[in-house]
Amino acid sequence: RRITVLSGGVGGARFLQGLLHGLRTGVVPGGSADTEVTVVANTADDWWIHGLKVCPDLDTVMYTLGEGIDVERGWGRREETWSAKTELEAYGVEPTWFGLGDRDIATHLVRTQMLEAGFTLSQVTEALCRRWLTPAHGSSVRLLPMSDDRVETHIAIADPDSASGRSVIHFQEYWVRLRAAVPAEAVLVVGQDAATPAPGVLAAITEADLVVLPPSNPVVSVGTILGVPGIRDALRASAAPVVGLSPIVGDSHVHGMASQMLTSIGVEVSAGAVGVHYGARSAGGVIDGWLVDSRDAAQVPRLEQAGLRAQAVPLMMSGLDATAAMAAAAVSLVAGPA
Ligand code: GDP
Ligand code: FO1
Ligand code: CA
Repeated sequence: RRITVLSGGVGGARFLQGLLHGLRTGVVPGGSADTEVTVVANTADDWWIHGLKVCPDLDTVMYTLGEGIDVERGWGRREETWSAKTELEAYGVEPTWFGLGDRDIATHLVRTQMLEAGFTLSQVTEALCRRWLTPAHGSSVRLLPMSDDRVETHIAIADPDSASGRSVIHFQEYWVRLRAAVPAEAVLVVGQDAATPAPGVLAAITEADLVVLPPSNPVVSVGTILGVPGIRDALRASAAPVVGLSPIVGDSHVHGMASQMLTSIGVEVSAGAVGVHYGARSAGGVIDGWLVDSRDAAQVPRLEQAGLRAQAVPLMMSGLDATAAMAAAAVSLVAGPA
């Protein structure tokens, strides 16, 4: 069996940990330790900083599944040190609000050098994963960037000092420096329309037995993947059922800035609204089934009216078993005959 997951960073990575656990322990119906899992990760968070190419979502998935992640932060390396960051601050080099750990810098140096030598982001990712995603780490996972082309999420915010009344900043500045504390007037995904899916991405979607939209940010993680020309069509044409899990629980995100992002694109911040936003494949959308948390059971009727199979189950990724149960529920929701 082949399962393809379209993932952002922290939320997607945590879901993947539970999915792999569920496959290994037999909790996921029809799955086993031999099930091939392909992750298509968002690259629109990527950022050139201090001359290095930083790929937050690729690295969070890679470090998490390779057990190198700092679990409490959800990004960067565990047992990290910050000497280089401190030295940069001593030089007064901006931005000081974005921290690159010493161990993490090694990843960015390898990636930057390989990119400058002419390798693609896919080739870089494959090289880095030879260290992090070996079977020794118990995961038969392939990690693909959504595209090898440069795609970057920028956010327009109100700026009374500027002539237009707005200024556009990189998503990292909106999230890390501003903590999404001001409204996002627009989400601008630079390079989105000119991007092409990375090698293997379309095949991973059309040849899968199941495609999963994990509880990732629907706008700046999954949305930016769906926005790569060709990916939405591949999802709609795939013989595989497509199932999603809501990242919105009880009318808010569990952490991060999905509420602000959804509001920015005019989508109500509710588990049902996100499912309807993705849309039933039978109605021109990209999913067949949508899981909401137990406390959002009232959203199920509107989802069914939108042509979706829907179910309310516990959706808090409080541990491997809880997340494995979510993955099992997602498979069961769409695996059976229509
Ligand atoms: P990011 O790229 O690091 O922001 O990570 P993702 O986009 O993959 O996931 C972020 C989303 O995960 C946020 O919108 C959260 O609401 C969601 N999330 C985090 N923890 C949980 C959880 O336990 N359950 C659910 N349903 N969603 C979660
Ligand atoms: N998030 C922060 O809140 N503060 C940071 O200083 C920071 C640095 C950083 C460095 C490398 C990296 O891969 C991720 C980093 N992040 C940091 C997290 C990053 O902003 C988020 O993981 C995603 O971009 C949001 O999905
Ligand atoms: Ca992200």
